[in-house]
Amino acid sequence: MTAPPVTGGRTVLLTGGLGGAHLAPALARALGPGRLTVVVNVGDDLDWHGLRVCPDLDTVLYSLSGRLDAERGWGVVDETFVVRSALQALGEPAWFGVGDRDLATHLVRTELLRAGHTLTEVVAALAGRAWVSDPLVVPAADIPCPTHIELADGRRTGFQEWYVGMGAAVPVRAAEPASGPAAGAALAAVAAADAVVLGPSNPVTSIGTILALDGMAEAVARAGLVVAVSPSVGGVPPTGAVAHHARARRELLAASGDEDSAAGVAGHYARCFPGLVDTFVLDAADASLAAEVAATGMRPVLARVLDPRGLARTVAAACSENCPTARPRRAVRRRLTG
Ligand code: FO1
Repeated sequence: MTAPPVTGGRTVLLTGGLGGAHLAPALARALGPGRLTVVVNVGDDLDWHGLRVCPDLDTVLYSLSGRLDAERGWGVVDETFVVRSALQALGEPAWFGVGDRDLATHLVRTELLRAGHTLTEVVAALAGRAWVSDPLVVPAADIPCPTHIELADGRRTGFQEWYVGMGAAVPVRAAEPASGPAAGAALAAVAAADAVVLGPSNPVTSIGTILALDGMAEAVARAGLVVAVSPSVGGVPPTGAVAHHARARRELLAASGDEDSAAGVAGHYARCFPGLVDTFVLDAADASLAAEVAATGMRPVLARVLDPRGLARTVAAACSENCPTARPRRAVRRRLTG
């Protein structure tokens, strides 16, 4: 049975692909109709054979429309790869595996972009065609803002070349999020939000890239409450797509001098965005790290992070319960807002 809505306010979820696929559908249900806007990272986007591919946006939309290949963590369920094989037969590199059904999304998106529509409009159209009307899904930026990766040996490469092409297994010196204007709809949603959630996504190349966009960190700092969710869960070693994400997160956090743990992620946010996060949700298996999280100035809240519905209920409750106590923290955030 669906739980009753627990907040009367509006919430914005900032997210990457897998973290958004995990939390967005359940959080939309937990908050109730019309309460959630999902702002999705575009730093992972790439041009592939002339087509615009937006992995995180597609992963979130496929998840919300029940089409995500959950085991793989990206692309469409029951996918085929005939075009990839044909490209390989023509001597084209096949490191980036676009499936045949997924290809249709990239064809339509690219056609609409070339016709002059913004990415925000294109995402709205794709969501509409997939019957996703709630939550609202918007890209963090309308113009391409690709993240670059500086490898430990000094070479510079695109995010997907490192993440997929090198399996996120090559050491990194730094991630370089692109600067650029945040999309108007994304900024407007954050400005109207009572609470902003930093989802269980990569803190560097998903959340960090969104907050690096012009005006975004300042807009988030003005929200009544900011809740961050740890993507890092101790105990059981991850497998499959989650293990690939965890490898990338470990490498990118290490490049910023932080460890891949709930306390490491809290410390990363505290150092990169001082005073921004009020409440930090971490897995119950990491309860022993709660004191370290509290030492950063954030209020630790325990949840079952790997269970989408349980996590969503905890996040929804955290978004509604202590807005008044969070408001004095706006003084702290003046460091960010100027
Ligand atoms: N991830 C992979 O590990 N291998 C792939 O070949 C791959 C192809 C791909 C195509 C379309 C798409 O939307 C996503 C795709 N992903 C692939 C996932 C993507 O690289 C990552 O999940 C994110 O960018 C990291 O959040």
